[in-house]
Amino acid sequence: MRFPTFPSQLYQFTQGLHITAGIACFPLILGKLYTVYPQLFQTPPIRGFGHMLARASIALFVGSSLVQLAIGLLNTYQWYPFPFNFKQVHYALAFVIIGSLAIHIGVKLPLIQRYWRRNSEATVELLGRDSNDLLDPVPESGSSPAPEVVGGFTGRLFRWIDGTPQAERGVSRRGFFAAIGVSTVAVVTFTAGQSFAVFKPFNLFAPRAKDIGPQGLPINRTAEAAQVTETAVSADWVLSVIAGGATTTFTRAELLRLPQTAVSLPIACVEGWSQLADWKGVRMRDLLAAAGAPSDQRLMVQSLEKEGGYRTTEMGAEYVGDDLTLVALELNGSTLDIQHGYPARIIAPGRPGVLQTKWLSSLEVSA
Ligand SMILES: Nc1nc2c(c(=O)[nH]1)N[C@H]1C(S)=C(S)[C@@H](COP(=O)(O)O)O[C@H]1N2
Ligand SMILES: [Mo]
Repeated sequence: MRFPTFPSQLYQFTQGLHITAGIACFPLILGKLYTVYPQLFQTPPIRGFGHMLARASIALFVGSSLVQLAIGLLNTYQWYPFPFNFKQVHYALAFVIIGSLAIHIGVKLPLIQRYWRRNSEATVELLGRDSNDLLDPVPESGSSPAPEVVGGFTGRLFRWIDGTPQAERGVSRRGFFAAIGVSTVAVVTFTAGQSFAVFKPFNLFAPRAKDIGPQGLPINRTAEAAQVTETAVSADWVLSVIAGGATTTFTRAELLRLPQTAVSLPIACVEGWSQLADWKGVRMRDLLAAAGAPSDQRLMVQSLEKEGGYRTTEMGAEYVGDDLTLVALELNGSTLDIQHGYPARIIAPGRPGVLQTKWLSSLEVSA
């Protein structure tokens, strides 16, 4: 995917929204499942081909939604207790969910239409007990019951026993919506502070918190984990700029002597947390010019890191030429901490945190 470089905080916003909406989905989906679960026990389980398709699509929809939310939440804790690749499965399930939701709506469309065209009295008559996730059918005793269990939360849960509806549990519609509403607001309020500054004072549960970490910025991958504690502070460190077979090297002192640019840009992690910070360093364009390299082509960015998925990243030409893209040397007014990528790191506008490579070792212009 290509990310726009402008506005520079767009990715931070959409990513925060993505994670916060995912968290809000937990009470919503549990509430929805609560209202429809009696249908799980329908007898006969299958009433024909159409009914079978409808039920199969719902099974797929519910199953994939639950897996999607669960692995998404685990990912925000960077915990992967499942035997498959998170990213591939999360992307793929998104399509499964969209497709099965479309089928589900398609199957229910006649019912939805009837509901919106209803005229009060007639509705209950018309929809009867087939509509138990739509409204309160006030069941009449003696009317012929749908098989076994009917009724969702809407109004009262009730169960047909010997042709008579028996109230099962006293959950009122209003109480139900209040409980779901309060839980949703609560989970959002107590976690959104990792993504949105206004919620910061209420951040109780989120796996990350703003302003905590070296230089007031959270860290994901430590220098120790990346095994750069020696190479990053070595006197031999240079940044190599490779273009058309020629290599130009820059020591940190040489980088500091090039024109310095200050930018205010967020680190916005794919896991949802983000933080705005002040960075200072050499504009990528200026650095490439100093090395006699073109600034309108892709770059392969290499880290000192020994192994790890983000040792090498690609930077599209749109970032390379952007005024806000820096090889950063300073963070929030002081020398970049080793945990934040000393001696030099990438900071560019509008892209995921994983691509903001720390502990740079080389930049190679790809033809
Ligand atoms: N070399 C290297 N750079 C990296 C990473 C990494 O694992 N290795 N992690 C990235 C991730 S996932 C994020 S969100 C940003 C910010 O993470 P930090 O807080 O660890 O600096 O740095 C990125 N830079
Ligand atoms: Mo990240």
